[in-house]
Amino acid sequence: MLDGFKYLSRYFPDSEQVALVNLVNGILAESPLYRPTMPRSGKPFSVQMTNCGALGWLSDKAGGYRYQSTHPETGRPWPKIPDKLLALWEDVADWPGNPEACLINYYAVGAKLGSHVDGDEVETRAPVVSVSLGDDAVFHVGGLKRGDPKTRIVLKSGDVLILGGESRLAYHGIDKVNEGTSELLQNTGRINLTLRRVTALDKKE
Ligand code: MD3
Ligand code: FE
Repeated sequence: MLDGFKYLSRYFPDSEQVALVNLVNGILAESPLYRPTMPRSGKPFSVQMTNCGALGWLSDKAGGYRYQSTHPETGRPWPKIPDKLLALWEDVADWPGNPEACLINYYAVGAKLGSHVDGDEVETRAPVVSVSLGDDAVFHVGGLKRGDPKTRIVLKSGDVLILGGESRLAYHGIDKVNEGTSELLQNTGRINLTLRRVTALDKKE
């Protein structure tokens, strides 16, 4: 495994997971899930997405992968990142700046995320911090090249991953969600939150 990868199994106890889902539901009411499309081909993702934070990640046929400050369908600014998630970043990120984006991924039955590198952020010295909620998922992380050997981990509700150091630019993805393995969400499926720093940290904030 690459240096800088940390796996905190069940970081959030059940009661905290419920609180996080309530926060996510509040965000979804303001900033609904939408289905991104691939640059050029326009092929829809199986994962649905939205964001909170000053910046949000999105992708569509016309504009490709990017960060912007507004929801692509409502045109409204993204809601703020909840304090509970900022507190998580403070606790685990070990990095001097704040996160600017929180991407919210929703995996309904059958959704997956092919192997990719998160490379649209300028500040790749900052880690990405991920929270899993709901059904278990088979996650893979490899190396800096697509063909490098992969490690697979079953991510469970409440788990936190920290992708810092060398692991920040590793290939990774979600192979499968194991339907009905958690009772946390009202629907089946899985939510993943990823906290990210996007712009360069060049001064004390
Ligand atoms: C390893 N999300 O949003 S989170 C993504 O579960 C993404 O929804 C997956 O990949 C999900 O981009 C995986 C864990 C994760 C996030 C960022 C990483 C793993 C990573 C960056 C580098 C290496
Ligand atoms: Fe990713």
